[in-house]
Amino acid sequence: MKLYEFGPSRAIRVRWTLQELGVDFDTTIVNLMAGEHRSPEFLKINPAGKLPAFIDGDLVLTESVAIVLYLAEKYSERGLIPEDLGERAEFFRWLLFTTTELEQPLWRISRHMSIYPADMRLPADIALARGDFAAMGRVLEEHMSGRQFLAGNSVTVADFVLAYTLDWAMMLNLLDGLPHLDQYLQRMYARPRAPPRIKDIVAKIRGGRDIARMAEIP
Ligand SMILES: N[C@@H](CCC(=O)N[C@@H](CS)C(=O)NCC(=O)O)C(=O)O
Repeated sequence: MKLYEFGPSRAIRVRWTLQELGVDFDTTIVNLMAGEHRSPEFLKINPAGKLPAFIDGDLVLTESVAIVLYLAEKYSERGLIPEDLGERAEFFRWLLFTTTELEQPLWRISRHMSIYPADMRLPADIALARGDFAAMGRVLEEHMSGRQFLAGNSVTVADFVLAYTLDWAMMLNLLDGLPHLDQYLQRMYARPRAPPRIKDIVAKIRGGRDIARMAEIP
């Protein structure tokens, strides 16, 4: 298996899953800052020009959530996806809540803060997206009250997706006043096989360290 990744990207969701499973995998760094995701070679792997990408034998897969679901199914005996139909429904519910209601506002904020060319950025959308995240963050805060995990009573790949997404939110100071989410985030990243925090990866990149080594952490 091979993971195409870079620093603090959504590839962390896949790395987290692979590390928790304890399976061997190779890694290829695609340097987003150097535009390597738009190279003809990488576009053959992911025509969307985005990370992560993942290869397992003949299977070439993109979309971080599709990849972690594939891994959860491949190693179903590890229990990272619920077996029971009702529990599975809850699992999908909160997984989709994470990627639609939480991730999308974060993506809008990041794009308008730094990813779009300066003359295309809309500060007004940053304010709207912050409001959208805050409203949905309160819904999740209520859901997580008294819970250890996003769905069911044991860790699933939905937790790896959510914890990374909340770490992203923390980078944007969006977890203030959401203590259950903050505690959950700390708990998840305290797991022995958790990946590094986004802030630590970014600090190393900004510190001018060899970016190709990012994937070797921890
Ligand atoms: N829905 C996709 C989003 C992938 C995505 O946007 N990845 C970012 C890095 S986190 C990327 O590669 N951006 C490069 C670009 O959009 O040009 C997923 O979850 O895999």
